[in-house]
Amino acid sequence: PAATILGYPRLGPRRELKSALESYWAGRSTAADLDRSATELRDSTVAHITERGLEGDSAVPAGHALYDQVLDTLVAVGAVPERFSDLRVGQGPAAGSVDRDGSFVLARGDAARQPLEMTKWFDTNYHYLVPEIGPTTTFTATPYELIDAVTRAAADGRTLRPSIVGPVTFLALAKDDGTSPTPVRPLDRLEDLLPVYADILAALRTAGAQWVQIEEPALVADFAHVTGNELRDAVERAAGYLAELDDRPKILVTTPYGDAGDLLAPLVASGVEAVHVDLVRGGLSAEQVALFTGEGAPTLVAGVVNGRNIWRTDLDAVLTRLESLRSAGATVSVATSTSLIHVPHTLEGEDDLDPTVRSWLAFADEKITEVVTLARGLAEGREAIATALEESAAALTSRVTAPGVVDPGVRERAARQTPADTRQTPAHVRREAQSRRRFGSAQLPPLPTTTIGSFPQTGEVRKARADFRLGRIDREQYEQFLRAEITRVVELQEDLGLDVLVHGEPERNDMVQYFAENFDGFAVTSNGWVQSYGSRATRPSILWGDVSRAGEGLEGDAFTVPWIEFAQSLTQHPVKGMLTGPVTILAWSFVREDQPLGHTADQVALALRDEIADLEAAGIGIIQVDEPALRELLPLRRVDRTAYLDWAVDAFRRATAGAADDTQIHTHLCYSEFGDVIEGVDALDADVTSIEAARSRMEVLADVRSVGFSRGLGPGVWDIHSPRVPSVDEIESLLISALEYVDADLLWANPDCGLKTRGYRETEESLRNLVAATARVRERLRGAR
Ligand code: THG
Ligand code: ZN
Repeated sequence: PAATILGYPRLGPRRELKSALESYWAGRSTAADLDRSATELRDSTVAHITERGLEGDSAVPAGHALYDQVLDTLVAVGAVPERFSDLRVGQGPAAGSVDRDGSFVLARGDAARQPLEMTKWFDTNYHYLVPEIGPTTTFTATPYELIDAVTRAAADGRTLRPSIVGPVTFLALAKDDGTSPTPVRPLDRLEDLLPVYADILAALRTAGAQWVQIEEPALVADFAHVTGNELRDAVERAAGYLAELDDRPKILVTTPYGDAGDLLAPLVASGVEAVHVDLVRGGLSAEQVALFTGEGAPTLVAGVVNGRNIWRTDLDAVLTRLESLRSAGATVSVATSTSLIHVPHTLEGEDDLDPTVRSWLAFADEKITEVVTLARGLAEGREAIATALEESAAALTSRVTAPGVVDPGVRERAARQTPADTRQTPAHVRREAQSRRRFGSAQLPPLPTTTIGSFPQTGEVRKARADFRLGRIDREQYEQFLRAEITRVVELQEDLGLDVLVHGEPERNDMVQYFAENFDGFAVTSNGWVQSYGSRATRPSILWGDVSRAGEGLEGDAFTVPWIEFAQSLTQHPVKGMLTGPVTILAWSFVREDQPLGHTADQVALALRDEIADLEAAGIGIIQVDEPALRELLPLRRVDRTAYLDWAVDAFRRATAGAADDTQIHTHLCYSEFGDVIEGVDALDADVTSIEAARSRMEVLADVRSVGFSRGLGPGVWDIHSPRVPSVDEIESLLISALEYVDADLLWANPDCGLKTRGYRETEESLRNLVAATARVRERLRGAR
């Protein structure tokens, strides 16, 4: 087709799939109900995309995962992990693999088993389920969901393009299943997997598919366990094998999320009919364009409309690019750079957005229109799309000149920054100053106990927030509710005997959106949901202008201070100030692209620096600046990583380096794979860092020790991802393990992460055990001295 998209948001315009899944999982609806809702949503999605103008045959992709596209691929190739093999079905379309209920057990676990691990999909905020492959994992073709989609569409006279994760990417993203004493690399199983793809392609052709989409984003990334050469061999082998099959639909291989570099050539030469290139993140050299010309060359599916961000496309510039690719001799079709699952459904109904900002944006539906328009312009000439070109140009002009995009005060302040503004007094000097300070009414004990920040977000908290938003209660009533909630949480922590308290964050809907709402330069959406994993989604904020705190003057008004100050007024114990760091605010928002990310990060950092100064002025001595997303933005290519860590670390330090020596800066990072960023974490130069560690039973501390980390460290001793309450013995033994890696005078005792998603019952019990275990370890340390 002349125009296409790689994928479309799956939860539904009103998150219909979320409701359908969650009520099924909760036992409130039947399998037939779920099936009906899912089918309805998939059908209406296809119809909707077609109505937006993507009407050519095979222009609409099929592969509408109910939970995750990697899980669906796992099911389609029958790669059921060993530890779930009892779920394999014996007969019917799923024979040899799992059925829908089985796939939900893989995704969510059951009483006896942890689910598949979940991890980030390339450098997006989407999380996929990690396949577990070992030497004995069997593969069998069971693409029943895709066949069903293709068949049903055929009944409506439509030809869909089924989409599946490719064999190289599937294996490159998988992990060893641990069943063999010697480690196994999943990619070594490629030869066994390819015949199964052959069977799947044959089955799809029989079902009526003209084209199939094979997604190979692994080609744009560097992996720790696979070399570039190995990846190259795998691509050559896999694409060549699939291209040579007789019984198959035409093949489109996609390479979203970056630049396939020198892996593009073997792919283009393989004999597949079309190759997609991400022209937003990646490029094409003249030599690479030449690969797409001449007899038998594949169609160049040009990914020119950004699937990762929400700004309108510069149609003129992109059309010029498309025309030049065509003039060079390539057969060009127009596409998105990635699937559109990373952007919200539609701007329709976003009536609270500032109309000027809104005019700069394109969500999934508007991006389909852009793709269709560009294809028309390419086929019929510029005159055919003159109005669209004008509107796109007008939006661009408006973005350059609109008030707030450039705030001279913010720019001047950034220009005045010097290297000293990111430098703190040496850590050991600060530690000395902090050890003399009384936090609250006393000095901190050894192994101080604390929590990460949020307390359970109960139904009442969510209801109060909704009531306030809908005008059912006024601001005074809402704030009164929040003060009562904070009072309760502070009293609970005093009763539990925690040393460093938090206010619990009842006023925050989300740790990024709350900041976006209190900063100038940001917009928020009413319904701009983007899937994060399974049925879960976030509403990323939109960072469109220069950033500073909202309110009078350049520095604006403090907004976290009143709540922290109130909490501190209730207790003799220190209360931690809680902020979200600059990198995380960027990572979980849609960010302007008209200036380097590092500049934007610095603006956010300075706004946070102002908040930290105000917290200090209010007497707050411990301030936590969370950077859970520090690892998320890490570039896919190794060569790009140093430059990223430079600006990311710089922004954090710019936010925090204004603090006094005896103000204790904490940070929190919530993932356990530290290897790649541990030096960056060290460079943040925070006084205390809390990390996720309970699930790995402190194994991550080996990485931490390897860089000679000599700051305060709080490895989580309670895995808050599950409702299980850890016993005193278990926490004690985790703390004792931690002491093998961390000096006793640097160790903190805390959970893995915030408690927002937990209930109060397990929170109270677990924290009580945490305090008791810490007391035992302190006793032991006193004995040892
Ligand atoms: N905030 C923001 N972005 C994030 C996270 C966050 N991105 C990465 C990571 N955390 C993603 N993890 C989650 C975890 C839970 C949920 C979403 C993403 C979640 N969402 C609710 C849902 O879908 O039901 C919606 C919550 C709401 O109503 O606001 O549970 O923490 N910005
Ligand atoms: Zn966390």
